[in-house]
Amino acid sequence: KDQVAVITGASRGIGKEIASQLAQKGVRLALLGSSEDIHHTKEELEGKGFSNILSFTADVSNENDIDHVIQATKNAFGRVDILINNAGVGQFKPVEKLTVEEWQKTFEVNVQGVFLASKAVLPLMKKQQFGTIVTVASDVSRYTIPEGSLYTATKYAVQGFMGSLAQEVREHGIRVGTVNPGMVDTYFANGTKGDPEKADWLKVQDIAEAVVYMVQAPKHTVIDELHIHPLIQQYPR
Ligand code: NJP
Repeated sequence: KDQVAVITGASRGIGKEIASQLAQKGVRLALLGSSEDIHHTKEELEGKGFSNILSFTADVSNENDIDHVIQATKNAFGRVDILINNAGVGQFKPVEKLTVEEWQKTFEVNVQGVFLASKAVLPLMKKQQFGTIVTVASDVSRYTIPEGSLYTATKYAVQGFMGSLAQEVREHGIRVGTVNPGMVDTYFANGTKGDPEKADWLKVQDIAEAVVYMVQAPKHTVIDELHIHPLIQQYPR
């Protein structure tokens, strides 16, 4: 309660549901997304009676944007206890069809975005000697799928980044972890939400509940990784 969370990619999908569930726990929110839709998330939550919500149109891969968001959040709320690195994009194509532009853009959002937002909150969290950083990575960070080379590469990269970060900051009371979903019914990768064929997929609530569990874990504990997938998507490992 009274904690402050920054959530990237809260315009829709998993990030929006994380915002809703953290608001219900009394957490003050700074929400960011690259489109104007982010302000609708804030308005929707305010319409449900929640307050202490900031919204920013900001690109996670842009250092100036991120620094502005964190500075403005600090000015408004005085602290940042939780960072949820959720913003992400997906491109699924055979290797030969991928362009360098798609490669760079996906790495910029999925990897550089996680780096920049994490870097920006660290001075605050270190000063507080407390903080939790959770990144929504992917269950594809422990196996590979055809036509997923680019997306999978970004999520493997994120796992490596988060692992090193965890070791660097733990002495400052900062815990770091990833939640790794299988297929979730969202608009991800230009998909449509609520399709009949997605009936058995994970729901955004499933992932948001896992994130809330991770950020609410007792201060002396850290949950490194949670992997959650639909029962119909059970890969050998
Ligand atoms: O996707 P979607 P999800 N800067 O498309 C925002 C991972 N995941 O909720 O920019 C800032 O509905 C965008 O907002 P806007 C996935 O890799 C998913 O499923 O305003 N924000 C929107 O709010 C990702 O990391 C599945 O359009 C940016 C949000 O990101 C996370 O889950 C499976 C941005 C994307 O919402 C959330 O994805 C899996 C930028 N540059 C992992 N670019 C799955 N759905 O099946 C985008 O393993 N956003």
